[in-house]
Amino acid sequence: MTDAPILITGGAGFIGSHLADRLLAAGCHVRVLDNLSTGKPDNLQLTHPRLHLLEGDVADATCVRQALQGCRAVAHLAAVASVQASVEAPVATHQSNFIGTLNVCEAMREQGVRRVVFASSAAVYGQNGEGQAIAEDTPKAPLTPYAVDKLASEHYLDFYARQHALEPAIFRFFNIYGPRQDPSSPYSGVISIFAERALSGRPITVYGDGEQTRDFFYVGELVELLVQALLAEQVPSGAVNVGRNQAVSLLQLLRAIEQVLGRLPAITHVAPRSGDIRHSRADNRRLLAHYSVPLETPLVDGLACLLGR
Ligand code: NAD
Ligand code: UD2
Repeated sequence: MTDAPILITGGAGFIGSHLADRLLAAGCHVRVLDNLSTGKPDNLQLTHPRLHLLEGDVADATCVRQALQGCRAVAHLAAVASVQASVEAPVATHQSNFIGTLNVCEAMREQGVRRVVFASSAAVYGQNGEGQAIAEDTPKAPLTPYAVDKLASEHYLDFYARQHALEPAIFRFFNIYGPRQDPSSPYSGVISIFAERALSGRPITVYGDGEQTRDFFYVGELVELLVQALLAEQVPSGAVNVGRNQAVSLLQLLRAIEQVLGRLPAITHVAPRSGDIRHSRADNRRLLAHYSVPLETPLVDGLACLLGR
């Protein structure tokens, strides 16, 4: 049974490909289902004998059923991760971000696979966390189709847990960063954009005064957590925030990049983005209570890995 693969949906993407590397290093067999919409085969160790990439869509139930054959657990990470894309094309992104989750649940029920790790988002809280650390029981205020689909997916996973004995480990990621995060869109993660600009010397745009804060979490530590949740005997019910409970302003982020690289390009401040959240910070007590998370990568160390220093 230990040779049974772990399925990673969205495994060719930023987070999924790091998880694939980590599981391969642990001796696991890994199957990736990805439609390569934002993911890249080059992110994966394609010649590794224990890795198998299937190109396909989680919105296609047959495809998900086939991908799950013989697997022991699933990390369901496939989604259109751009909030802006969900605002512009809610019907299309709903196929990936919600129907995809239902297809995974149904295929698991049919095949008796129980453990699923799900990538939810701090987006489910909307503006509700202003100022203080956001705990999991904070009232939800999903403001975009992306956030609605993540929250609905969480509720369906909970239903399948109660009705069909699925064992979901639901994580609400705050701002994840690290190598392979795609900086190409203006809505890409701010660290991926700033790092790329800092390396190429192109000017950096800060929306607003730069005093807005985020809780940045390094991808290398995230995948340690995801592996624990995939392999643990038991996982807690209910969602778990993934953040450091540390507020870092964009101005502090820029200083940290300068500290690592020894330089910064020109910085321009423009008007804040409409609907931008001012402060976002995770109450991570549930995370620390249920998982052993080292939290050993302070921002400057994560940035050093990202910036190749
Ligand atoms: P990513 O875009 O790099 O990865 C998503 C992967 O899913 C890509 O490889 C893409 O090709 C694939 N995909 C998209 N739609 C698909 C479909 N219909 N069928 C099959 N594959 C599909 O983004 P990421 O940052 O690695 O995000 C991974 C997960 O984590 C997503 O569910 C995202 O919503 C969630 N998340 C990420 C963050 C973050 O800070 N990066 C924060 C909160 C939640
Ligand atoms: C993150 C997630 C989003 C959703 C949301 C929930 C990413 C990429 N986005 O949005 O999916 O889960 O959290 O709360 O992970 N900024 C600049 N200059 C730039 C780019 C960004 O100033 O070139 C600012 C931006 O206006 C914001 C901050 O940086 O104030 C962080 O932006 P982001 O897009 O990385 O992440 P966020 O928290 O808005």
